Amino acid sequence: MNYEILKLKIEDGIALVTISRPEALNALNSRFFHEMDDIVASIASNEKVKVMIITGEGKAFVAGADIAEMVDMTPEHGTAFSKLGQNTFSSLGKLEIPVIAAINGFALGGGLELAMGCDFRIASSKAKFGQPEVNLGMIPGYAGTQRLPRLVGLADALYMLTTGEMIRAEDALRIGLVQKVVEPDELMDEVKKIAKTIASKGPKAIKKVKYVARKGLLSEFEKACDLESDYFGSQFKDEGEEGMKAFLEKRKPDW
Ligand code: CO8
Repeated sequence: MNYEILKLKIEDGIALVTISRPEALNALNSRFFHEMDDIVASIASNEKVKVMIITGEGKAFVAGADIAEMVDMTPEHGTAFSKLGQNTFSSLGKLEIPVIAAINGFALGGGLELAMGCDFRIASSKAKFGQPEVNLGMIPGYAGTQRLPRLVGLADALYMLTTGEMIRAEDALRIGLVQKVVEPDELMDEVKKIAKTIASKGPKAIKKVKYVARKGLLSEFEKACDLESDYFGSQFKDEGEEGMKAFLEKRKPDW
């Protein structure tokens, strides 16, 4: 597929996806979703890729869904467009490898929903976060009403969802919306460093830990613990044997 909005660079097992529509602050249109679906499918079938990073070009990560494209939608079209985005963002959670959002600037509306679809978020100190849909007489449509309360708790989520207010990176860190805040010019180095750390671990362990954590959150606790035990056990014959031997022999594991 020929990408018009996304740029994909794969290096040392790390796939860097840059949303590049800076003239519209990387607003998400239908084309974006087709391209992202294509990239996710290609990464899912590429065993060499260990971690995926998503970032934005210019002063925004993503300033929301494309309002110019949404303005004339019918309710039916709106529901369909919402489903399209929900599916794309859910596919990030379903990818076996971790997906990191490197939030360089505005992460608003659909942009924050995209960031929340990633496994965790590292932000520039200049980044701003918000669900401003109510300012437009709308509500989030890419699972923001669901992921935000699950990530930060109901009160902080409803504060953001009902005021439409933009919050600063330090407040996003305080409520647990992002995991780390760094200086703007250090963002990509820091995120790549984190990605490299993850890529150096047992690849099956990384995939299993993501799967069990995500799946378990949607299951009953006891069942989730059973799932953990099964996956824990399976690692003994996979990478655990080598990892534990390497520790005892004071050497680096060879996965
Ligand atoms: N959609 C389309 N174009 C946008 C968007 C957007 N979300 N955000 C910015 N742009 C465009 C502007 O129109 C402007 O274009 P132009 O130069 O042609 O006038 C260009 O980007 C630059 O923007 P600004 O001049 O406004 O830049 P500022 O630095 O002054 O302001 C802001 C930056 C504060 C981020 C401002 O652009 C803004 O408020 N943007 C809109 C933010 C917003 O409301 N986002 C939520 C959108 S709704 C949404 O995401 C719902 C998701 C679920 C959808 C479900 C499907 C049905």
